[in-house]
Amino acid sequence: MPVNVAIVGPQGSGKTTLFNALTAGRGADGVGMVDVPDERLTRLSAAVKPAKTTPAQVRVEDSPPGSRAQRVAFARQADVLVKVARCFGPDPDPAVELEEFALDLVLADLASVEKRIEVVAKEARAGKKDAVAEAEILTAAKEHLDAGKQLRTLALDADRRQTLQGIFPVTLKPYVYVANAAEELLPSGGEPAAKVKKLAEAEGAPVMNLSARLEAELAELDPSEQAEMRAGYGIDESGLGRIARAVWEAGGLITYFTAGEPEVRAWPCERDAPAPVAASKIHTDFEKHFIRAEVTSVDELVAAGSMDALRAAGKLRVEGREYRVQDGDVVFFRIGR
Ligand SMILES: Nc1nc2c(ncn2[C@@H]2O[C@H](COP(=O)(O)OP(=O)(O)O)[C@@H](O)[C@H]2O)c(=O)[nH]1
Ligand SMILES: [Mg+2]
Repeated sequence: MPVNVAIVGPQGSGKTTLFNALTAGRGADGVGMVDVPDERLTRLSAAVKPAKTTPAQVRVEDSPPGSRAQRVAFARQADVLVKVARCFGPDPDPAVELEEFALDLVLADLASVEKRIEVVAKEARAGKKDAVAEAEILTAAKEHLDAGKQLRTLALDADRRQTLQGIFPVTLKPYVYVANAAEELLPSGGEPAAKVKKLAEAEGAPVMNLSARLEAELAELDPSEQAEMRAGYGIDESGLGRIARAVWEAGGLITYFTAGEPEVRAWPCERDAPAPVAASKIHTDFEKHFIRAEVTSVDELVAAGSMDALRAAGKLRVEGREYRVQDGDVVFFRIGR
């Protein structure tokens, strides 16, 4: 399953330009599938020489123009939001624009919470189990939203968070900030980008500076020309690579790999997923029929050349159902039937 990323933010901040940069102009109707660059996959592929190499993918979607309700509905369906702020052009005021945008999301969640409070109050009167506990969580959420604050900044344990997920809150969604900076201010992005950084740090969200317009131009060049031009701007990695890493971090994702002769592949997976859940990314049946995981690292596999060579040398770690698959693990799942 690809990771769903929605590009959101104020009007005119460069969302469509960034969408075109990330999809290298190949998106259609505001949707594009993008391969996530990963040097570990490149090294694995060079060592194993598989018939096919498959990177992790993100499905990127550009914010459609429309009403506030439409913009919020659009943000709601994503796994991770990329919030773009205008740090170029006349009088950029990105922090204010971002706060206004966040307030739209807060108001949408407030409406959902209020609706749910009414339903739960009726359920409580009818004596429904858990209704009182839910009402209490909703009331805390309402107070927080009433103060103009996003639900992400409300302290919630896992159970309470799960309860709140029932209203599909958009302000509980992970996000990253992109300070869309003027080319001439790269790589720092100058004063406007500093304001975005301050906001991001206060909220504990990842943030990066780039120029969407420059990235869109770069996406049309071949890799060596890209690298040369990037270096001229003091940028060492593509905007796509940086955004993907930030999305993984914000979304609590890791990447594990499978490496056989038919295919070497990168798999996105939630952090701390038990091995059978990680296996279910490959095939849903794998969760039920999981027997064990045989695990190594990218470096060990690159040195040995194949999973079989490591297995023959007794160098594959054998892990059970309780094992939490780690970022960078190379895994072979033993599956029963
Ligand atoms: N100078 C500069 N202009 C940009 C950049 N990104 C977008 N723009 C311009 O800003 C305007 C709005 O961009 P657009 O992507 O349509 O914004 P959207 O409304 O957020 O989708 C367009 O005229 C773009 O060419 C950038 O990185 N630098
Ligand atoms: Mg647009």
